[in-house]
Amino acid sequence: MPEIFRSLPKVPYEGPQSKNPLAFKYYDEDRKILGKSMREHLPFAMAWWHNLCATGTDMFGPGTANKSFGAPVGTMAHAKAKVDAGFEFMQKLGIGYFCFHDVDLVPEADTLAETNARLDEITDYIKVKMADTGIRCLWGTANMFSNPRFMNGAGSTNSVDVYCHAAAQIKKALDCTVKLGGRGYVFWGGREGYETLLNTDVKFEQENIAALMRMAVTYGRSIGFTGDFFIEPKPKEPMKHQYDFDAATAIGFLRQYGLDKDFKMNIEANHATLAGHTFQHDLRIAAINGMLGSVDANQGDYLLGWDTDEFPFNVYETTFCMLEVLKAGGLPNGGFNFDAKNRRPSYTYEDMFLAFILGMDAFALGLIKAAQLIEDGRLDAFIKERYASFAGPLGQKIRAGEATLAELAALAVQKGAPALPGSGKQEYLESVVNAVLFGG
Ligand code: XUL
Ligand code: CO
Repeated sequence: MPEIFRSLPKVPYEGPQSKNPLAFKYYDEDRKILGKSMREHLPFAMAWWHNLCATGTDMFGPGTANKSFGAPVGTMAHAKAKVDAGFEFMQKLGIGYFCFHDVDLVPEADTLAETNARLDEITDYIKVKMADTGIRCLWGTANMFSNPRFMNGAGSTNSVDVYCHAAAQIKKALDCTVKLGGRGYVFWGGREGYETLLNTDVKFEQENIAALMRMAVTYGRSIGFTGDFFIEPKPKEPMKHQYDFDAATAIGFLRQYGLDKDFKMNIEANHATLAGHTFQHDLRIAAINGMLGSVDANQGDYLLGWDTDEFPFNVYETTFCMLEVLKAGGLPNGGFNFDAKNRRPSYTYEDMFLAFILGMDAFALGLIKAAQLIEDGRLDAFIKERYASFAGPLGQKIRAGEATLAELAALAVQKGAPALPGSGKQEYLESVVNAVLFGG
């Protein structure tokens, strides 16, 4: 098979002093951090759609990148060329996993039967590559948002026939995920939401989404899927309002419909910031609810109100992300999927490599710095001290749920006005973070 990225090498680790653009400066896969290798801490994944399919098309113009990989686009030959390109790319970057939508793998045919036959053919081809390289599938999903039939949603659609079609797509995407040994299955509710409440029965739609997810769980478990189902929250875009607005909303939904045992969150940085949160906020909310499943690793632009899917660059954000992940004990069935795309003017094969080097190094640096923050201990010590007043008998009684309102009211009268709580010392804590990030 001809090499596709012919002029591009296997990317080595050369260390922070290196000026070689095609080398890692921080991602040293065998380096041990807190007892585990960077490779184990950071199961990186390539998103099939951005890396192998997207050409940089935007609302104002066509793509700039050529992703034909030497085959006519829209054919099965092209689908196979993408597999060849993808596996060569992942091997050269040392990426252990990939994520896919059904329609990223093959061109959609006129009938489900034909599309499914194409999926069977391509997954056979992928399986051979997986066996040859040791590269694995992180998660699969069904694209239930691009085809015009999903204009009103998939689980939330008003059309029972579209709903039925969505079920068929999920079934096949689950079959493919299980066939490829995927550790997760994602629901990103791209069109599960509304444009106006004037035409929408929210309760009806949410019940239908939950029913579709329940059917997916039942079917998945019946074919031996032991991984996690993930909801990937996003507040808007393409819809004005999306039901899986943020982690807290999605967790509430899962609990309401009894789906919380099978589902976790796939938190995407740019989705969290679109919801008006920090990336760290949504990771924390997922983690404290035992639902931190996986991460879509990217970043947004704080000046723009949409999903720019940039490669991670902001080391504060990767550090805070890794702090949450380390404290949660890792991502058992998850990983760090670069749901990120090159900027439109970065259209060369080399740019694809440089983007992943940036993202992998930004997360490696985040991991190193998060571990240093934990080892430094000042942040944890401050938080512990901040709540120290609850360590006494009164605090413990309250924490144990044994205090009554009347009792506390009587005590408050007896104690008189409380002193001001201790200083939050945000500026001090921020200086600790900077000292750990940039200190000599
Ligand atoms: C869209 C998005 C999706 C999901 C998978 O914003 O993030 O690519 O990750 O459907
Ligand atoms: Co995503």
